[in-house]
This record gives sequence, structure tokens and C-alpha cells, in this order.
Amino acid sequence: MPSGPITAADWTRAAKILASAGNDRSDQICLACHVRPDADALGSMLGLAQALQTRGRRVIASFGDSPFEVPAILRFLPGLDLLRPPADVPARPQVMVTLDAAGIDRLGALAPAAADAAELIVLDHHASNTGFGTVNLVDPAAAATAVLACELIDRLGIPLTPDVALCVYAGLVTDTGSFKFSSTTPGVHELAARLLRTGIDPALVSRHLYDTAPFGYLGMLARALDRAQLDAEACGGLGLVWTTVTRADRGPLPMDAAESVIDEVRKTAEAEVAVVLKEDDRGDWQVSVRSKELIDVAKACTALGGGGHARAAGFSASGGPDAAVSALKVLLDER
Ligand SMILES: [Mn+2]
Repeated sequence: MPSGPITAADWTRAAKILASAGNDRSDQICLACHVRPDADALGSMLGLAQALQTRGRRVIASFGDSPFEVPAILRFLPGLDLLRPPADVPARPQVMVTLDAAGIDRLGALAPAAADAAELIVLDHHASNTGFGTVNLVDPAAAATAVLACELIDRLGIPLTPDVALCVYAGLVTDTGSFKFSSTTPGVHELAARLLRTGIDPALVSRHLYDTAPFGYLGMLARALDRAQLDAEACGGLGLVWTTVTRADRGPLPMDAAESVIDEVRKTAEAEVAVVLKEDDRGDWQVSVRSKELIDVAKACTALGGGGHARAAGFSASGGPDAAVSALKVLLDER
């Protein structure tokens, strides 16, 4: 577990490793973010990848999903050409950097490569990070992994191009809830200002991330919201609201179309905790959990095999949604 802020010595070590790596094909720098990447994971990774590339470094970026597919809403990010499927990542990388992954298991198919990497730089902001790197750049106080990726780029002395800035900005916007969460510090706005000064368009980022959905999304949302249930007694009387998004609700839409349903459900005034259970294409349930200000949902989600942050966490469940919600309620009552 990370025991405090990142030391100057850790930053220096990471910068030194990266400064001398990636000079030819045999020692390309391997970047990996967590499976089912969000904009912080993928944006941090593509931002760092492109920054290293401007310095002539050989870089390969990947994540351990199969099938290997970039979520539709993230396909506007620059640098997608640097992505390779996990099978293309060397089994024993000389240098590997992981981004936004709290534990090695979050790397999916790339976990073995990370375990066997000669140097493993872990860049992350989850308090639950297990410290699985040879260098751990983990700061739970950072609003996003993108903040740490940008600091690393700065320490490498690489100037921010608009493409790099756009990737970092996408991560910043996502993990601060569009600058709405309490992680939105003055430093976050200062970084945002610096990124915007490169000339990037903030409207483009929010349009792609939040304000665009296929027509079928409206029906899916309607069905999911229509069956929401409020349990005012749950969480020691603080209340829990939950609903499901089934495969039938989604129809032909991909899983990531259901990502934002939680943002509607969590508005419920009578509930401190909001839960959305999304049925994936295999019939398993991906459970998103949010809290407002009093309950640490990361603890309960970690106990159920998942993880995340105090106010936003999740886990996977193979039983039905009722069993998953019951298990969660028991843990949240115990807090
Ligand atoms: Mn993050």
C-alpha cells in the first residue's frame, strides 16, 4: 500500500528509467492501463505514449481486454495508432508503465507481462493501490492518474503538445466528474487552464464523453430508470437506490452505452448510495456504486472482489442482481 506522497527520489528514478529506455525495437517501452479503460486510464496512457514518442522513444500501448476494443466514446482520443492488442506486448518487457491500475489483476491479459517486467513503473491514484511496481508513483490525493502522467511528462522535460494535452484533459474531466467532484482542487483548475492554453477544445471532449449517444440509448435509459428501487432503510437509514441495465435493455448497444446510467440514478435525494448493475454480453453483472459524502463504497466493493475510490467504485458479480445488491447492503450496513 502507498504510505504517503510520492518522493522526489521516486520521480527521479522513474524519469531516469524512461530516459534511457525505448531506443530501439528490442527495448520498446510498454504502457498498459486497466481493462475496460475509462478516459483517465486510456487518456493517461495515450498522453504519456505520445509524449515519449515526440522524444523518439519506441512505445507500445495496450490493455488486457479480449476482444481488444477501444470503447466507442473514447475513439476521439489522439494516439490510438499507438495501441496494439495485448498479444503484441513482449512477455518480459524491459520497461513497463501501468496507468490507473490499482492492482496487477486490473491489467487482465497483461498481468503476466507486468509481473515479469524488469522495471515496472506504477502510475496511479487509487488509495487501494497494492504497490506492485519496482517504482510506485501512487498518490491518492491526485484527482486523476492523468495529473500524475502530466507530472511525469513535465519531469521528463517534454513539452505538452495539443494531442498530449487533449488526452490528459479527458482524464481530468472524467475523474473530477466534469469538475464537479470534491477532487476538483485549485490545482486541478490550474492544470486544466494549462492544458486549454495548448489550444484544445473542451467542448469536443465533453461532447464525445457525455453529450453524444445513439437514439437507442433513450429507450435503454427509460427502461433502466423505470425499474429503479429505493430502499430508504439501507445503509443504516441513509438510503440506497438501485437499478439494472439488462442485455435486452441495451439491445445492440455496447456495454459502455450503459456507463452513464449511474449519473442519473445517483441524483436521488433520498439515497446516499446509488447502484447500477449492468449485464454484460456473457451474462455477468458489472456493478457501479456511488456515494455522496458519508459512505466509503470502495471498502465494500473491494470486499466483493472489486475496487475503486471512496465515492465511486465497482465490482463484478456472476450471480443475479438481487444477490449482488443484498451482499452489498450487508457490507454497507456494517460500516
Ligand atoms: Mn482514475
